[in-house]
Amino acid sequence: MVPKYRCGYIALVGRPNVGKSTLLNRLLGQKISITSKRPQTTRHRILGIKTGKTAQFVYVDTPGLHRYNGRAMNRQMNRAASQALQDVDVVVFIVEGMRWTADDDLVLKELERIRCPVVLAVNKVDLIANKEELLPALQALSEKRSFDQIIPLSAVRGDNIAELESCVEALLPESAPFYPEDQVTDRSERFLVAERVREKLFRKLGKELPYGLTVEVEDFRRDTGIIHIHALIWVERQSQKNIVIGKQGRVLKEVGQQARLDIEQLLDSKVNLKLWVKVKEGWADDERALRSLGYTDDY
Ligand SMILES: Nc1nc2c(ncn2[C@@H]2O[C@H](COP(=O)(O)OP(=O)(O)O)[C@@H](O)[C@H]2O)c(=O)[nH]1
Ligand SMILES: [Mg+2]
Repeated sequence: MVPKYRCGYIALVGRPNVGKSTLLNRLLGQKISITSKRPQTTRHRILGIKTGKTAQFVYVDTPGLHRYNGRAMNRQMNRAASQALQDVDVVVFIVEGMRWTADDDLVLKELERIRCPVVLAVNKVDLIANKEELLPALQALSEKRSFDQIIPLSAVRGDNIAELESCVEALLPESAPFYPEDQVTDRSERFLVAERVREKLFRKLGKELPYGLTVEVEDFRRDTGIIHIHALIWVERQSQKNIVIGKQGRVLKEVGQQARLDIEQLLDSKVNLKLWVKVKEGWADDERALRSLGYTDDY
């Protein structure tokens, strides 16, 4: 008998920085979500779609659930993460092999309300030097709640990714695909471009990174053989603008070069990228400004 086609939504949830976006990109075999060492790199819910011969996987990458400091953007990010848990067919709960924190407990608590299967993905096992430590760690994790399966893996190295995928596939409902087979995300090219610029800033600025920094693509124009892109980098204060620009414009120049190369790969075209830094005070505290910059519950 020919197996029926399967399709469904799979939420990738976990505290900030456990490797959700890295895992998404690994599962898709291409980069959709941006990643960095900084917690809270992912601010929006984003779909990554993988279509195979026997199943279509619609992964939902989410901002990490975390105890927040009362600012509107954090509240919005937690809301996006919680909402992503509604109406999915499978949840992949991602943790780090050897590190359990209070934010992991927060996610665990959030999962109490979930009725669908939950798979525990134990990421970053490449960091465990002594492999004998893994087994007791998995044992301890298995006592946190009942999981449909526990899979140790490494999103960075690609270890055990196929096992995770086939485990998820078996848990998906039988259904025709929801999306056309060539569609890889629900997000626009403009959004993906803005994210690439933000990723380079997050990676370059490290601890100096302004909390409220965001990127908006103002102009996106295809010409023969080249795409012209103007992007605005929003910060909250003049002092932050100076950090983003750097001495003699060095930071902005480097970020612009790295982002351009990355965007050229994304769009498979030559790109002319222009970046501007602008100050808009207090936007990360302001629900209305958040909406105008695309931080909405739905889109
Ligand atoms: N060593 C190691 N690092 C990883 C692994 N997966 C992710 N990371 C790193 O963890 C950091 C956070 O990853 P990211 O995907 O942005 O985490 P997210 O906040 O959960 O989406 C990045 O620096 C990744 O390179 C892994 O399997 N092994
Ligand atoms: Mg992320």
